[in-house]
Order: sequence, then C-alpha cells, then structure tokens
Amino acid sequence: MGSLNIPTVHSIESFKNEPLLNSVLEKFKNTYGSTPNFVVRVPGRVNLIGEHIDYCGYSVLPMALDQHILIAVSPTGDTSLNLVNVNSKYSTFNGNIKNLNVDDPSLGVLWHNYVLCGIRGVAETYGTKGIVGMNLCVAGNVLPNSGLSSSSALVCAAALATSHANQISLSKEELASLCAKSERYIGTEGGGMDQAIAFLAKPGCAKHISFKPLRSADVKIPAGLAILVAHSFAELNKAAGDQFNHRVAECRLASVILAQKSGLTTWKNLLVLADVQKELNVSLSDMVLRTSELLPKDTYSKEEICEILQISSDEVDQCFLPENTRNTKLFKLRQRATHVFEEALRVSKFQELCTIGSSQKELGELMNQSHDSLRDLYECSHPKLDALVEAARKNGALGARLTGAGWGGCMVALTTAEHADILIASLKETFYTSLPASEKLTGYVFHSQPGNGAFILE
Ligand code: ADP
Ligand code: NG1
Ligand code: MG
Repeated sequence: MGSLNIPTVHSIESFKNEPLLNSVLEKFKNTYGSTPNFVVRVPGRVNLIGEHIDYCGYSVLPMALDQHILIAVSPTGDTSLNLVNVNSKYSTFNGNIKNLNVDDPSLGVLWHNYVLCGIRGVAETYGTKGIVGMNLCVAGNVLPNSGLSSSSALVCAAALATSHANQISLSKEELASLCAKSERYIGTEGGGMDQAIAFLAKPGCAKHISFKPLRSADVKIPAGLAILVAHSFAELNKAAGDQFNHRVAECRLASVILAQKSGLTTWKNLLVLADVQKELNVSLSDMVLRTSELLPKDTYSKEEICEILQISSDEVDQCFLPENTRNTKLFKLRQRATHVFEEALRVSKFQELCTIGSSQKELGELMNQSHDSLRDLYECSHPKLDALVEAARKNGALGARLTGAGWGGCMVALTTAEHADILIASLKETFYTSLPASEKLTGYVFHSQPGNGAFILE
C-alpha cells in the first residue's frame, strides 16, 4: 500500500459555496437523516490528443475538467450498501457490500453498476473481511455518455469512498490502476487513461500519461491558448453497445497478425500493438509501413483470420475477442492499426511542441489530423460531431477533434485565448441554431483550465 502521493483531504467548509456540494449534502441528510462523514470529489476529463490508443499501450494527453462527481459517504455500521442520486432519473439501489454483482451489461446498463465496479475493485484487492457497509449519495455535473469520462469519475469516486471509509491508504497510482481494472466489469475493455487522469491531475497542467508502469508528466499548454469543449448533441453509453469493444478486438487482431507475420514466435501473447513494436524494436513510422505491407486487405473475415493464424475460430474467440464481439463477421485491421501508430506519433509531437512553448498552428494541425483519422480510419465519429468540428475550424479554431471514445459526445478545440469567446458565440450562431429552442447551452459549450485530480472533503 502506498503512503505517499495519496488524494489530499480538504475541509468541506472551504467548498461550502459550491451548489453541487450543497445539493449532495442536503440530499444525504434528507435520505439518511444525518450529515455524511466525508465527501469524495473526482473530476471528468478532456483528452487533448491520443484517442483510442491507451488500450494499445500508447501514451495519451488528457487534462482534468472542473466538472466532477461527488459522493457523500457514511459507514452504516453493518454490511448494507445504500445508494441514492441527487438526480431523480438515477434510481435508488440497496445491496450488501459483501455480495456485490455488477450486472451483465447485455441486460441493460444501470448507473449503480459503475459504483459497484469501484467498490468491487477495492473489495477484491483488499478482501471483504471487515469491510464496512456505506450510505452513499451521488451528484455529478460531468456530461454523461459524451466522452468526458463521467463513467470513470463515478467508478473512481466509488473506489475512493470505499478505501477511505475502510481506512485503506492507497497511492494515486494504485487507485488509478485498481479502477482501470475494475471499470472493465461494466463490459468495456478500455485502457487506463480516464482513471489515471482522475487521480493524477494537477491544476494548471495537462498530463502526458504512459502505461506499464503508470507514469505521468506535466504538460503546460503554451501561454495564450484556450481549450474549448462543446457537445455535439449525440450521445453514446459505451457499455450499452458493442462499438467500443469492436475496436479493442480489431486492435488485438491487428497486433497478433502483425507479430505473427513479422516472425515473432510469441505472437499469441502480443495482444497489444505497443508490445509488438517493442518486441520488433522499430520506430512508429516503421510500424505504419509494416502495417500497410502485412495487412493489405480492407477487411478480414473470421475465417481469413483463422487461416492466417492457423488456429480455430473458438481459439480466436477465447484468446482475443471481448465477449460481445464474438459474432462479428468482418474486421478492419490495417485502418485501425494505422490510426493507432500515427496517433501515438501525434501525441509525442504534441508534447514536444508544448515543451518548446510555441507553434500554436502546429498544435492545432495535430488535433485536426487526429480527428480526421478517427473519422476515416477508426470510424468512431458521428455526423453531428463532424459537423461541430467543421464549424469550429471554419470559425477560427486552431484545431478541433472529437474527444473520448466518440460515436457522438464532445469535441475539444484549441483556440487563442482572445478568440475563445468569439468562437463560442459563432458556434451558437452557426452549429447550435438547429437545436430545439428549449435546449439550454450552458454547460454544453465551455472553455476550461486544467483542473485538479480526486480529493476528499471532511
Ligand atoms: P462517458 O464518456 O461519460 O464516460 P460512458 O458511456 O462511459 O460515458 O458512461 C456514462 C455512464 O455513467 C452513464 O450512462 C451513467 O450510467 C453513468 N453516470 C454518469 N454520470 C452520472 C451521474 N451524475 N449519476 C449517475 N450515473 C452517472
Ligand atoms: P470514454 O469516452 O470516457 O468512454 C474511453 C475509454 C478510454 C479511452 C477512450 C478513447 C474507458 C473507461 N474509457 O473513454 O480508456 O480508450 O475511450 O481514447 O474504457
Ligand atoms: Mg466512460
């Protein structure tokens, strides 16, 4: 257990003017008849660049948002787990902390399952003997299903609530790794970006996050630039569909086939593209060339994959495919792997440019290339998101791209600080005109400074 670098404790008093905190305290009191022992606060994030590459082993560059999830917590004195939400659209849940099952996602994804993921992560790692039951009350203002990582903020908040209630002292890195693993119980087989930034973020800095081992380095956005986030008004709950895991599956298949065709005898264990690159000891540009040579076809059927790898369809399923992708008929391998290697290159260029502190235009261009690659090679955008990105570019953004998993959700745009408000106004006049008049735009289009990581309020 780590004792250094653990989430900080602040006084509830110093945040008493925050409406979301007041709403969670009030709801807690009305529900459980007392004030909570403590409140955990975990931010959402916006990823500046490095999309769909964390689960391929490559580094990413997110920053924390001010928007966050709060969970007010008190131990119950027995093993009961009670969960309410300030927002009445999320229904109440009651269970026993010693016997928690995250529901099978194919039966529908209910919000309390994200909370159970976080609790289960701590319970599995540290045992359920002596684990305390909790009364919990949740509030949040991270736009859900929109690529700003509301899901991980909720999972991480539940894990932090459980560890603090049980006086288990974990480092930020331990919490991040535990939560990355436990969020997979929801069904999506993601990387660790969201949970890492949730704990490791520091105000004023974006973070360059690398995996195996988990590391983070501060990245200062060059002075005079602003980060703008805007919603496309399309949404996707990633755990409710199979799109996300399809991409995970395609990257794994590309990985083992590239490894096998490159003569690596350990190919069956090389499910992650970065591991293949490491084994081959070649550059990312070499990997791009190798991909176009070794994966020439536009699509691969499962039969063709079995033929290439000389293994059965059952073995392909068991060894490489997430459960909800096993009926897939066709896989696009060259396109997905090319995106991953080129996006990894863009992340290191972006970090380099930020370190030099100049080249606003080049930073914007990298973001544009990222979006175009996600739209055309990775096919995870959405027509509304493409239109929003286009509108931002036309109205003077230095660059704009989808952020998070995609298939709807938010765009992140880079602009000069002086142009930020003008850009927001132009988006309202151009892109958002087609929305029903009742839609309130506050909270859907905003600029943001890099915010703080998770902390506890007592
Ligand atoms: P995101 O891109 O926001 O991470 P996901 O598709 O991964 O989107 O998961 C979002 C899910 O997280 C929501 O569908 C909901 O179940 C849950 N969630 C997000 N915010 C809240 C909240 N404030 N209260 C309860 N559940 C929430
Ligand atoms: P969102 O958009 O929050 O669902 C997902 C994954 C990330 C990463 C991005 C795409 C989870 C919890 N999150 O984020 O790991 O792969 O998509 O870059 O799986
Ligand atoms: Mg998510």
